[in-house]
Amino acid sequence: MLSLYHCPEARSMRALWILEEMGLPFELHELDFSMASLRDPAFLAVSPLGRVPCLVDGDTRVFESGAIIQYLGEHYDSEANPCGRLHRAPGDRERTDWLIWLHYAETMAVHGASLVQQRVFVGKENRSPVVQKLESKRLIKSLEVVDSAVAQHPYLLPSGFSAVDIAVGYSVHLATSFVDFTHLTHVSRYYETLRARPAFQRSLGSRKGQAPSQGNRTHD
Ligand SMILES: N[C@@H](CCC(=O)N[C@@H](CS)C(=O)NCC(=O)O)C(=O)O
Repeated sequence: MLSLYHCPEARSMRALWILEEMGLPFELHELDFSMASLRDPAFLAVSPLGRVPCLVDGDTRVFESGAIIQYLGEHYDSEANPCGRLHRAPGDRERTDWLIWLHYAETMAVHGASLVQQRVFVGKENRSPVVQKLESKRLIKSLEVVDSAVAQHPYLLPSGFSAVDIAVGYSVHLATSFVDFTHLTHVSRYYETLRARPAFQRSLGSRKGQAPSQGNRTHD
């Protein structure tokens, strides 16, 4: 049984979203986004830096959301996925672009994460308008690159929806909290298309207090 350690709306949303797209059974450990919870020795034994996501598959532990996406693709991807094939293996003509977008997702997310720190965690008196302005500009620039990519086809890869739309799609979702990019019409349309996916909707927000669905998910 796969187990996912997750905090709502954090990078772990990527892992939750791909599990939902693949229709795999998994156990969900939802943690509070607090130092008490993320630095608890029991969690540090699973995720050494105390970060989410972390996926456990039997004796295998995988941290880093990009690695989790690649791991699930390499071990569990199938033509029979409810959403079609998500992975692009070595030798696939889209492999290089798939890898680029998988890692580009984090280039985007670091700007979002910096803005989370500035606007949420850093006390008002210590916030830096310069850092916020710079990070917002760099986030918009990174969205412009996605905008150009999705101008020609609905998803990042010409062949259609794949795991990199989950990786980058989360970063676009994060960006919506901090910058207005409605002038980037292609990426705005792309985000609306991703948002409409039932698996995206199921990966939003908290599941605490909800009954496990399909009999295959549990909550801490
Ligand atoms: N590059 C890592 C980043 C993981 C990460 O920093 N996750 C954040 C949530 S978005 C976290 O757990 N933060 C807790 C902390 O900084 O202590 C990934 O993609 O998994």
